[in-house]
Amino acid sequence: MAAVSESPVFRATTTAPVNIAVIKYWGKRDATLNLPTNSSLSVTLSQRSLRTLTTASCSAGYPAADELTLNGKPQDIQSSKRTLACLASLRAHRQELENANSSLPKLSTLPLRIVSENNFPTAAGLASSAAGFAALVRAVADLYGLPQSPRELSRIARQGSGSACRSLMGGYVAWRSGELPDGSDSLAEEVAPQSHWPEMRALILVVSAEKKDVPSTTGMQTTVATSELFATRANAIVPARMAAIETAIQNRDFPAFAEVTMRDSNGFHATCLDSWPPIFYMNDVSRAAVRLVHDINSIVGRAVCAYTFDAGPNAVIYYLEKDSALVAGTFKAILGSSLEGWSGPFYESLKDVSSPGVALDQVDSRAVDVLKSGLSRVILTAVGEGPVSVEDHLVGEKGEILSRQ
Ligand code: 2P0
Repeated sequence: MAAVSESPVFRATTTAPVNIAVIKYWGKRDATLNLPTNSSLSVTLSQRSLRTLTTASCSAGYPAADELTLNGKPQDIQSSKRTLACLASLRAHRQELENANSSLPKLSTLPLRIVSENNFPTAAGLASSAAGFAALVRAVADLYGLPQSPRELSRIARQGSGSACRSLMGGYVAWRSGELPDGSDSLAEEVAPQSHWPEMRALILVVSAEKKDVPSTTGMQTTVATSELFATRANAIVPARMAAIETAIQNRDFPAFAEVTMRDSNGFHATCLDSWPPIFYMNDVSRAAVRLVHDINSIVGRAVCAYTFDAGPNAVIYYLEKDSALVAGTFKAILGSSLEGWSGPFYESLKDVSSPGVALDQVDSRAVDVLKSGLSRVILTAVGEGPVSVEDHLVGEKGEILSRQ
């Protein structure tokens, strides 16, 4: 039980979103600074479905060592170089403020107590490090009253987890790889806000958990060291795709967005297969989802949906709200409404859909069987906003740890 404090407790609380890349980050040019070999681009997902809630607090009454509690479990901060790097950068920025203005309380000298909770189960198989580090950096920056913009803070979050730098903003977010050896130009920036193209939807097909995948940090280092395809991807293919997807987003051109997204997912997984020894993240259930997306697009006669896969078997399927019946309606008819996850904030446009958007006898029946037997749940979500400052503190006025779960 954490000690309750008599000294003043300073607090700030934020939520932060998950993001799913459409141009994948895979490969580091500097593992210590966490600098990528190529730029990447993601869609920030709505916090109405998935979010991390984090309170950062500090007090002279806390024990001397900084503390971090994730989903109710105390973490060993000292063994996490990435967390230490983020906290050291944030403290240094606070110290600059205190040096410039002696009337400010010396928060940089006080021990931190940070408490964080995800609103989605770890069992959902979604990587939580992006939302987690984005929330940690945003909450401590708010606690310290830092003037730095989300773009500048992304440099700090990147050191926690590469993909975390993209969760500091909403909408459509690019992480520019940068060129400088110190990483000062390796930053995330908003390509377009959520309001530019708010109709984007995402259906996440959560594949029943099997054995643990190769962790992405290890996997990407194996790929950089051993894949002969990798250099072409990083140097030639991704720069062209970044330009193409940014144009597609600016023009709200879903067919172009869809093709680049699917090709980049396939290209990233091809470099995994080309690694030595090979790395497999997609499985038979993932490949069934790929087949069905191509079948739906071909039956409809235009690209209405696009799949993408990260370092695991789950499929994320992007589509536009107007095509909900065609895309989500077809998957719902295939999977059955008893599968968990259909209800929720983005269910409205599907509520009245009673028949599949495309005739099920026209899609691959084996893929249907494999998908039906291989999923544990779905998550229906959409493009969303960046971190939001809230008052649902996870640390009480006296420093006690609270829970919202
Ligand atoms: C991405 N992934 O762009 C890619 C696509 C997985 C596949 O970012 O080592 O957890 O912490 O920088 O950010 C997963 O890698 O890796 C990832 P680290 P991270 O979203």
